[in-house]
Formats: sequence, structure tokens, C-alpha cells
Amino acid sequence: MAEAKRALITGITGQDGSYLAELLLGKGYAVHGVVRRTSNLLRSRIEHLRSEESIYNQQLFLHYGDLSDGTTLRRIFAQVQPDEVYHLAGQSHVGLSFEIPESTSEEVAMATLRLLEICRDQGHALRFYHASSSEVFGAATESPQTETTAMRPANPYGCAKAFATQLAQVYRNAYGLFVCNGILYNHESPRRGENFVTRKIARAAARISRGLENELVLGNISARRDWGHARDYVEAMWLMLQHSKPDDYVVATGVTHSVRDFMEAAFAVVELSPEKYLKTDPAFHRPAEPAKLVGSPVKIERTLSWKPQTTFEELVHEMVQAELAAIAPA
Ligand code: NDP
Ligand code: GDR
Repeated sequence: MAEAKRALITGITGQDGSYLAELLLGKGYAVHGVVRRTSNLLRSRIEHLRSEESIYNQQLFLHYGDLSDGTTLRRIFAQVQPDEVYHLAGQSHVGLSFEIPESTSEEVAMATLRLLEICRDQGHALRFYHASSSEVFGAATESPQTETTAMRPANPYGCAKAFATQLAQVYRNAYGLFVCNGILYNHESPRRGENFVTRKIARAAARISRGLENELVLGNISARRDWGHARDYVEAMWLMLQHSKPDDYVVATGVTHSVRDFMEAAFAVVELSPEKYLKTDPAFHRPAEPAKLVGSPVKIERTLSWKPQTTFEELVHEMVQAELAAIAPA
């Protein structure tokens, strides 16, 4: 029997890392993840995999490391000898990047450089996925955006992602490395971090409907985003690394909704009207917002036959239902 392919995931404990680990385990990969040392051993998004004896340390392996620690990352590469690397780790909150720009840039930009340099030194051919973002387009020059739209980031996170994306292109062109940028638009799920707007809304709708909370405090509710489901988007990451040549792909639905739309759909699931509970707080407004972020998935549909499977309504429904299920019965 052929030896299982080895995948290395940075950010395996995050939303995307956890779905990607499930996808790759299902395809028979040996999955290696880099995890940070934390004061709490519980890694909620992958706990179900870690507690499964037939998986943990059989098909799934975790390695302590940090994006700032190049020596350890290099040692992990030497041990694992990955066929595919999925680089997902880093500070991923756009609003927070205004408050912690330096560490955001270190994690998002410099760490990608560090990993690309390690890839360059590997003795064997490997394939590298970089988690780029629609935030590189920021104040976009055209709509919808494509792989050739100019990068005009509007916040520190977007600047760092733009640097990392262009660097990934340079390493592909200059050294012939198999490096892909997935330029992903917002993708959500019940595993989304609690301070992203969709999870915040879904959680509030569920808790308000059960009488556990009585308000939802948001920032700019007119902001629009192109929202998809994380489970669909990790499939796109995998497909990019299976193609015959490395390239960049926009991954999006091509449709936008406002934060208000999301809120109304979420409250409709619990049969409430949100207006009674909604409060706005300037603390959640950002110094600058990207304009008109909507992606064109034409290239990935044509080249890799990828299409989003989950509708906006299904996404909202799944997120609110998951929040209701998480509330212990009275
Ligand atoms: P999450 O915030 O859910 O996960 C981030 C992951 O990075 C976590 O596993 C976190 O570990 C890890 N991490 C952060 N800093 C470090 C560090 N210094 N060393 C090691 N690990 C670190 O992000 P998502 O899963 O949503 O996103 C994955 C990637 O895709 C990110 O790079 C994000 O910027 C990008 N992206 C996401 C989009 C989205 O809509 N979700 C859209 C476009 C791009 P820990 O659990 O210990 O905190
Ligand atoms: P985003 O996602 O910034 O697009 O980045 P987020 O859910 O944080 O914001 C989406 C929009 O909602 C508005 N908003 C609020 N946002 C938050 N977090 N909290 C609020 O209370 C609130 N009220 C209104 C925001 O202003 C914004 O316009 C995500 C991340 O996953 C990035 O890592 C990724 O690169 C991009 O998506 C594509």
C-alpha cells in the first residue's frame, strides 16, 4: 500500500484548521498540526479528534511551535517531511489589527516569509498553501474582484496579508516553488471565533431567545460581506494543491449581504425581531472599512470545478441552531 501523504497545518486549532484536518483525515492523510503552548490544554475545535484513540497519534499528530520561533518550525519540517503545507496561522481579526498592528504584521507577514524560507531549503518537493484574504483588495478598484485586481489594503491586517501574498508569488516565480495563494472571502461556521460579527450575532440570537441575554451590541451594520461556509472553503484549499500547477485563486460566493441582513436572518430562526435588542457602539466601528468586497469565483470554478455548496440562509440557520444546541437545557 502507498504511504499516506503527509500534511502540515499551521493554525490547526482555528476555525479553518479544524475543518481542514477533518477533510484531510477523511482522505487518508497523516495530518500534523502546529499548536501553541497555552495555559489551557483544551483545544476546543479539535478536541473531538484528539480524544479519538484511533486518530490521535495514529493519523493526527500535534507539534508545539509558534510562528515567531523559526528554529522550532524548521525542526518540525525536518521531522514531518510534509508533502503539503497549509499555512493558516496568525492573528486574523481585522478590527484588532488596528490595536495590535506590530504583532499582527509579525504573525501574518514575517512568519509567512519565515515559512517560505524553510520551504526553499527542503530537500524534497512540497506544496504550500498560503491563506491570503479579500482584505488585500481593501479600497477595491473594481467589483467583483478577481485574481488580477490591484491590492489596496485598508488596514494593518490587509497590508500584512498583501505583503505575504506578493512574497508567496515571488517565491513561486523566482524559485519555482509550488506555492498557491487562496484569496478567501469571509467564511463562517459554528466554529467561528466569538468576536467575529456572524458568530456574535448567532450567539446573541440564540441566547436572547432563551432569556439569557437581552441585547446585541454591534458596530457598522450597513457593512456588506461575501459570506460562505468554512467547510466549503477548506475543500478549495485542498483542490489548489492537487492541481498540476501552482496559482492564485479567489474563493468567494459572488454575493454580498449586509450585517443587518445577517442579523435579520439569524433572529428569524428564533422567530424574534432584532430591533428591540439591537444597540450600536462606536467601539465596534473601525477607523476604515474596505469598500465593496465581493469576489468572482469564475477562475476556481473553471479550473478546479469548485463551487460553494452552502447558501447564506443555510449558513445562518446552522450557526444559530448550533448556538441553541450549545445552551444547556434549563
Ligand atoms: P482563526 O483565528 O480561527 O485561527 C487562527 C489560528 O492561528 C489558530 O489556530 C491560532 O492558534 C493560530 N495562531 C495565531 N497566532 C499564532 C502564532 N503566533 N503561532 C502559532 N499559531 C498561531 O482563523 P481562521 O481559521 O478563520 O482563518 C485561517 C487563516 O485564514 C488566517 O490566516 C486568516 O487570516 C485567513 N483568512 C480567514 C478568512 C475567514 O473568513 N475565516 C478569510 C480570509 C483569510 P490558537 O488557537 O492558539 O489561537
Ligand atoms: P472581517 O470580519 O473584518 O470581514 O474579517 P468581521 O466578522 O470581524 O467583520 C465583518 C464586518 O462586520 C462589521 N461589524 C462588526 N464586526 C465585528 N467583529 N464585531 C462587531 O460587533 C461588528 N459590528 C459590525 C465590521 O465592521 C465588518 O465590516 C474576516 C476575518 O476572518 C479575516 O481574517 C478575513 O481575512 C476576512 O474576514 C476576509
